[in-house]
Amino acid sequence: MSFVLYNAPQSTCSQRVRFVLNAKKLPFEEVKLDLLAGDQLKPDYLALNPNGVVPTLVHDGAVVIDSSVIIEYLDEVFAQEVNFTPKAPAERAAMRALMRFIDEMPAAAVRVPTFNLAFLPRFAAMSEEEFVAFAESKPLRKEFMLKMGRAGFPEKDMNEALDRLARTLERMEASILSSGGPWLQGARPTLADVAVMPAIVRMADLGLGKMWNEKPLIARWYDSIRAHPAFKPTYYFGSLLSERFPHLKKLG
Ligand SMILES: N[C@@H](CCC(=O)N[C@@H](CS)C(=O)NCC(=O)O)C(=O)O
Repeated sequence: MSFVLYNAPQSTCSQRVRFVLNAKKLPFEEVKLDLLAGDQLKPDYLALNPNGVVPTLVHDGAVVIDSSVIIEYLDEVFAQEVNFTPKAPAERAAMRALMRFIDEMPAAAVRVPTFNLAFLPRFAAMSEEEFVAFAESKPLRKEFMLKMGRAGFPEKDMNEALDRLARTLERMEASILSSGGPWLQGARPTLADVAVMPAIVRMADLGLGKMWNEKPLIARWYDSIRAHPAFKPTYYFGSLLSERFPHLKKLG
């Protein structure tokens, strides 16, 4: 049995997959792509993942793409003692509904402050032609990049993204409260917790942890995920933006 994970240390989507592989103690070969250099847009990689994004998992020759799909795949194929999918169909449905919400809301919203605060200097250093060519070569993120431009997203977009992150925290609180916590769906972590983890860790890394100062349920959730045995091997050095980009501005 072999796993090859094409990913990037600081990529939030990749962190979900590393967490599940580590939690299940499945050894994997890690291929690290430099996303700012455009490794994800090279023909060999596009043949594996036509979206031109990480992560991609190759399991015994089978190519699986999209982080939410990959973590469901791993939990289905390796349904051993460490499992993140509830047994009851209604609970599974609730987990998948949370995962869709997470992909649409925080996973997308957190890219706006991430790009503005950490990645912009790299793009600002390119000529306009270079930047447009780079943006246009992206199968999935072309419009996102062109909208951002070399000057970054305007304040209105930043505020909208922060509002979507605030509403995510409210949804998490409601879920923890109704399930009894400490996880989103009760006493055990599910794939919904894994799916939202990187957005919350990224918020803390960007100086947004103050958004849950008055939210003890979120603070306890954050402590619980950091105490999980799979957390440390997932967030090896270089996985946080603040470790990779010393210039990182924070929203303090
Ligand atoms: N829905 C996809 C999204 C993947 C995605 O956006 N990956 C980002 C890193 S977290 C990426 O590869 N970005 C490269 C780019 O924008 O060119 C998933 O969850 O796998």
